[in-house]
Amino acid sequence: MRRKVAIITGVNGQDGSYLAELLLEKQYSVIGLVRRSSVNTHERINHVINKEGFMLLEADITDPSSVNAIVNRYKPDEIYNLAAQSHVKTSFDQPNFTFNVNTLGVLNILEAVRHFSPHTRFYQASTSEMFGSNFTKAIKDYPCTDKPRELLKWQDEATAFSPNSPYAVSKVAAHNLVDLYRRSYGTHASAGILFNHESERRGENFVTRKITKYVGELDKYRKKLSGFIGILTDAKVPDYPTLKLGNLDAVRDWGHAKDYVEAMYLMLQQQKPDDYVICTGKGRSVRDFLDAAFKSIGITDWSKYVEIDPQFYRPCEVEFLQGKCDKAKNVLGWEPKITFEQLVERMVKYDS
Ligand code: NAP
Ligand code: F7E
Repeated sequence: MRRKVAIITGVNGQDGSYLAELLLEKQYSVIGLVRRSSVNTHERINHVINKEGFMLLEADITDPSSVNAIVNRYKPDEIYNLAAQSHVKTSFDQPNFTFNVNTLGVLNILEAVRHFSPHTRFYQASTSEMFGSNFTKAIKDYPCTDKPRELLKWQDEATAFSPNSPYAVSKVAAHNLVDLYRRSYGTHASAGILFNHESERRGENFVTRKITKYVGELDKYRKKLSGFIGILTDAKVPDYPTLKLGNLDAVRDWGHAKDYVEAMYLMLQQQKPDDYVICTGKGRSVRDFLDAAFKSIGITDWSKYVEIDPQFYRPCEVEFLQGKCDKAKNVLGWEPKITFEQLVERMVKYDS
């Protein structure tokens, strides 16, 4: 039987590495694209590089000639565009670069598909950041609830976008291009509006991994110390450096990346292209994440270890993201499997 061919841009990123594993398991030929770097950036995909069916090519999505040449040559069944400048805070410092990759890069791929491979199905990595400060409120639907107000707010496919960063604006523009190419040229282009998803492979400057790296290191240090001073208590290890963080009150809907790449695959198996929100439905604050991470190494009071540093605040913050993914559940049959508690535990264990 002929293997389906899929191109993954950003294959060496967090999501790209999980998606490559998934598609290889499904017997796809996977062409992973990486941009040129002066150092090796294959850490997350070393285990798939030599697998049968996997090929690594160099291409920068901001360079139309390399994108055109690859799409024209391989005319893939599916393209998953995961490449991005994906850090929200960085997008305030490097807005032009962010737009080049996150918007013009997407346009380059959509144009390549339109001209050289119109049958190709296209996945765009859209994001819950596009909602910004906006949410849908359902007080009317739940008139007699005793639930706290917080639980009655969410974002789904019907919630209007209100982007709060150059990153989010660049992703809204790309999201609109996907819709435009679908309507104008009949491109089979879908966008997954994914809420935050993390993993043991998460970049180290996102808040979850920053916390689990710190907690993991602390755990190792305390274990070493306990050999000398006996049972450890909640008391702070003397002279241990603090963890510097920004806004601890922001709420995010955190899932595991391994679950979320399955949703990407399912979107491209549908007859009709469409947009889908992917999330767990449960918002937690950065404080909640700290609670869970420190608790997993036996520390209940983490206040002595954490320091607020204004450099990690953003010029414009997204305070509350909590999704509702009924459409993905009903149409794709998708549901997250890994819980918040399991996610935190897995990440801390990996970093310990
Ligand atoms: P990530 O770990 O930052 O990976 C992004 C990848 O894009 C990296 O492999 C990076 O390569 C590559 N890249 C950047 N600029 C490029 C360019 N000009 N040409 C080719 N490749 C380029 O991000 P992720 O967490 O896996 O996220 C995957 C996608 O989903 C991104 O588009 C992100 O914006 C979006 N998203 C993520 C989340 C989340 O919570 N993780 C939620 C919603 C949407 P280098 O290694 O060379 O930098
Ligand atoms: O911040 C707060 C920060 O950088 C989460 C990307 O994958 O998800 C991600 O974007 C929250 C924010 O992720 C620190 O202010 C506090 O409120 O981990 P983050 P993000 O900005 O939500 C979306 C869905 C994407 O699409 C993006 O690509 O945590 N926070 N203190 C901090 N954040 C960071 N990074 N570092 C801190 O020290």
